[in-house]
Amino acid sequence: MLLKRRDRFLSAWEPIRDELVQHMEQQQLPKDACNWYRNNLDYNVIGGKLNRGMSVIDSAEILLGRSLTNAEYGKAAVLGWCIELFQAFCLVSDDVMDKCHVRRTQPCWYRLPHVRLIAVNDACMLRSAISHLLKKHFRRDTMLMCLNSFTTYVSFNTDMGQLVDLITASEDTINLSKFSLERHRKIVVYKTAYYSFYLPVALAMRLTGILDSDPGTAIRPYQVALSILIPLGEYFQVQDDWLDYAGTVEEIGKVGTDIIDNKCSWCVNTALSLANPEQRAILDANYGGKRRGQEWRVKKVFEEVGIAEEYAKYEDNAFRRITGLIEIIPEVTKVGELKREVFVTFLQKIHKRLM
Ligand code: GPP
Ligand code: MG
Ligand code: MG
Ligand code: MG
Repeated sequence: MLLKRRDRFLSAWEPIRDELVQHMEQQQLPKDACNWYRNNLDYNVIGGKLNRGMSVIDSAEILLGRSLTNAEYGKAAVLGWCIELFQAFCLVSDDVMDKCHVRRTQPCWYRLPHVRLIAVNDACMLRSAISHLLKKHFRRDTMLMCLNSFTTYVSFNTDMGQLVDLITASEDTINLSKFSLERHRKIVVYKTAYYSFYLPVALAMRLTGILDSDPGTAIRPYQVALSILIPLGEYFQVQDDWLDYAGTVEEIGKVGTDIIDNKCSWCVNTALSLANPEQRAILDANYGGKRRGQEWRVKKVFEEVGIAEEYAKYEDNAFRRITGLIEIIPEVTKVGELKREVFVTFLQKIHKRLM
């Protein structure tokens, strides 16, 4: 029987995980350290939606216009799991920085009493696994340099976005006039859109042989992909900000901390643009506050300014705007060229998501 999409992708994980642990074992590193790494991988890489990783496979199949052969699937799955490793690195370290408690409905890794700040090194080991896997699985491929340069470019952008996110959410001086939707846009594009949206598609494009500098084509495919996927990623992170405020732990697998963490999120920026002077004063006095009742007072202002209606409008506009961007790509294209369907599929996966 044909394995379902997700099951097939999941079945590619175990050999990859074992190969990473074996890399440690081959160097005769202590058994407890090898077991620690295995637990780190099991706890932090599995348990999410796997959308980013599976998008490499979906995009590659759409671009080729057929199913992947077993050999092609193996390579696409390694790339997909590299993105999931990057996501795991992001989440383990982001939870330390954001002081979260719950992730994917289980305690955050650094909250486990035997882990604590070892999580910082564990996050590094999730990220280091990526270049190791690329070197091992693509060493005979001319595309290795290109895959490495995509991941380096995207990781640096993610780090820069996270920096802007963190320094905008200062804990000592709460000053909402530092926030703006313009600053918010920079944060979300850099910390989320490049790695979650551009990276899977760019890797699939390279895997299926799309090159950037084909003199025969009028459009530069990677530029076109970026011009659609960055707004798509921005939309996705606005949803994440919204769900941090409106989602339940059952829905999103985590407990929102943006208000108490003084985050420059879409919700607070939108509320600031709609608040009257009294509501603004309540936000100034309570946003980022850790005392009892402060988060509740902020949420009440969000409700009063009609943030739910504003969010519904945002979602509709984003959908229309991104659909318009996708139409830059010709409706009919040849094999080996960019296809609308890659982006339509991605947009449909996230539009109006509740988790
Ligand atoms: C999402 O931010 C962005 C990331 C998880 C990227 C972190 C980047 C690093 C370089 C560590 P978020 O804090 O809103 O995510 P969540 O709501 O899932 O905690
Ligand atoms: Mg964060
Ligand atoms: Mg966070
Ligand atoms: Mg969030």
